[in-house]
Amino acid sequence: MTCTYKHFISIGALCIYAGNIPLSAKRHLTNAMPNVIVIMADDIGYGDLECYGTKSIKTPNVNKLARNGIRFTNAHAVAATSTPSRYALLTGEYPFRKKNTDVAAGNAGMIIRPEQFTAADLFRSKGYATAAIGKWHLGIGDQTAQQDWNAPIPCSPNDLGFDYTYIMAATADRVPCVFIENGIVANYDASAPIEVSYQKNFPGEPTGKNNPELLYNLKPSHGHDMSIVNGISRIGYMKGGGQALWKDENIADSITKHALDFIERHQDSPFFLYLCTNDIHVPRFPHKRFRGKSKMGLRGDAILQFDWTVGQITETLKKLKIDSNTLIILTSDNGPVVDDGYADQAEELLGDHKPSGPFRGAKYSAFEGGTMVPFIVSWPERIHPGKSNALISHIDFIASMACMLDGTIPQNMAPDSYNQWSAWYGMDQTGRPWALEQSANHTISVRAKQWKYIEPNDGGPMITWGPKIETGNSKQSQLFNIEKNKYEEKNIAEQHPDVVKAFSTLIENQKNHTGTVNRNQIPVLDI
Ligand code: NG6
Ligand code: CA
Repeated sequence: MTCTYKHFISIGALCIYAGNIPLSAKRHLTNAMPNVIVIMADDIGYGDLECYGTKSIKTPNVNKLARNGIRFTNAHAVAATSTPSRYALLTGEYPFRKKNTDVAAGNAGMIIRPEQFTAADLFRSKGYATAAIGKWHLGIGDQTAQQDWNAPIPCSPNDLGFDYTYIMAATADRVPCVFIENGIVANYDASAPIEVSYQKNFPGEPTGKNNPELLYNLKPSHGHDMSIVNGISRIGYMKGGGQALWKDENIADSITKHALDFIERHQDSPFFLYLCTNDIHVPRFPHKRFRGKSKMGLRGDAILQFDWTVGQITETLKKLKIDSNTLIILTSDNGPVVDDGYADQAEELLGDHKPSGPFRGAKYSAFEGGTMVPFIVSWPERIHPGKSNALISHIDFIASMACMLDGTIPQNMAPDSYNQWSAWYGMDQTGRPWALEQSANHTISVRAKQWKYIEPNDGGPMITWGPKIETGNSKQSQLFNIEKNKYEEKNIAEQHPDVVKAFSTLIENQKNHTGTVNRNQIPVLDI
């Protein structure tokens, strides 16, 4: 796709529907080369940040970013868990059409394949330096369970358009508990060769299940009872690692330091940094300087640590005098969860804090709490600060960036990504006509205008493995008027059969859709 000025006229036509945009403003939208930083939080809910209304925690650095940018109030991750959500953002393809995009094990093979076009490829094609730092969770290595962790790993995010990578293969609660830098275990310790299995333990190695006395840092509340690293038991088995093993209390420092180093190295030319924090995923084990600083225990302290990371990034940009020409997008991969498997007192100390804000459900859920996420876009040089209720989806990242950069997405790549740059930029207050959301059991929902629709499915009403979360599942079609009541309570599907039909047809069409879209024309719904 080329988003030339001519194309922009056609976007303008769409925007006229939402309100006229002055020609001069349209010109500003495209042909720009700001530095771009995506700050992807993990499991931070719509209600977890001060600027989204909570009084339970102070997040001054995120507040400042929101004050200087646009705070979106109707922005959606594509999925209610990490792997499919991140897959969608980086590739512009819905995960429900791609195999193996559910929550990945630490030894999953790389899910995005090198021949796929990613957001990093796009930036690189425009001469940007590119980096992925922090939580990855999209697999690494050519094939699942075949990795040799003691040698350079063929097939890493460095094959997906990222020049520099410093990543956790999956999550902090999954082995291997090491950072991987450019496809090689960082701080590799030859005296402690690494072995990983998600099938069986290695002879003689302790586990959380058999050796709870070794869990000196955190104990599981459900699951997470396999290999022990740093006094915390995890999902999966590993052996070795030695000096390379991370200490959970240093993960945020380590991710932040590598991000700051990358920014400093590339301060003189455009860069794209995909910065994924480990906060506030479990095990929540922030550095001691954040301990006890919130009133909500480790979960709250991890939010403070996240806010600190944001402050480190923004202060460094300022110090280097590149803050005004840096576009920052701060968001989260999915909705929040309170107890996600460790006895960290998150439930006991929650008080009246509402991690999902006014929405029903949470991480994993088909209700809005599953995918409604904080979303802040800041670019001091170009974007006027404000608030937007435009309907936004992560799926449009790649096409919207292509518009901004005047870049090209090859045919048949990023098939579900539309150019929504005018909405992300704050010019268009409407955004998409509809957005799709995928829950943990692959139920697809639609948000459009005042509506929220959840397709009928066979899943049970509550998550079964531990977290106390309503799934939003029902054997009946569910339709809510979310403008009237953000909390999805009153199913009015029977009163609106035409709307239900339009949404179920849309979902069917999108499940079967192939081929390249016209980036500037999202199919309109007759509702
Ligand atoms: C679940 C884990 C949970 C978390 C989640 C993925 C158990 C009992 N629960 O299976 O702790 O890791 O997967 O979270 O194992 S995500 O944010 O990376 O999608
Ligand atoms: Ca997550």
